[in-house]
Amino acid sequence: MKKITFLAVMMCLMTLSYGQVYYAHDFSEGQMPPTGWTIDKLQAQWSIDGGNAAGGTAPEAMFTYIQQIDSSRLISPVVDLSGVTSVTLSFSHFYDDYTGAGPVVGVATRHGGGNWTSVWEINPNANVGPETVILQLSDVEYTDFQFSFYINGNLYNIDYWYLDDVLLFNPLDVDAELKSIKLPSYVEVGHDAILTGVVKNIGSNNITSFDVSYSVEGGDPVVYSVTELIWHWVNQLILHMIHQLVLTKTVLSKL
Ligand SMILES: [Ca+2]
Ligand SMILES: [Ca+2]
Repeated sequence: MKKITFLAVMMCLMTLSYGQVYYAHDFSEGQMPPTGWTIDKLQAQWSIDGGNAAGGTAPEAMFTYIQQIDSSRLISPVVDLSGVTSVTLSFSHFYDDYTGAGPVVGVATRHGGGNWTSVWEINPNANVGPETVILQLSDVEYTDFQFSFYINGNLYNIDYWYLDDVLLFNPLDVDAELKSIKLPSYVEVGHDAILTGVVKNIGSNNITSFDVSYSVEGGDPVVYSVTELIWHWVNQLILHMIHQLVLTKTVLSKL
């Protein structure tokens, strides 16, 4: 049985950027608080979790319950947003409920080390997420902007609060990102290869169609078109591209 090994598949979308990124953190450095971050109260309840409950890629940040009524805040580094009139803050989270209503969890912003202003808050009585929260923020044009994740209330009513993939940025209107691509290690001669790609809409507009261009073994580019979509912001699409193998001397020489 002859098999062909794919040595390389190149695949690209038209654009691959996140627009203007002002701050990004995915907790991959495995440190709590992360470099440049601080914790206000109950520092011991914050840790790095080796899982991906928030829906990102392990590791992630985790707040653990404690039997007291109190509050705590995980505070971002100072970010210079001078000249920036509005910004998008997105993050992934999972609220693992225990019982009752609350404690509340939320996001707040401030500048100059002043008072916090809440920009998002929930008071659950059941699990929430994992989900990505996207906040459009104005009144951010400061050299010393900060945001924080806070929890407040009966901290025995929650099990854990997980956070990941914190991104402060301004998206392009139309933008998409290639998250991953998988390809079979071996394909039998005479069979088609199925390439699997995951793409994510990271622009602020819905996408209704797009082309993916890829090449196998440095061969001619193949265009895979997706149409009649309603593809929303931050949603991911899984593509299954059936690639018809053209057996050339170049490919066969790699058997
Ligand atoms: Ca992570
Ligand atoms: Ca629970």
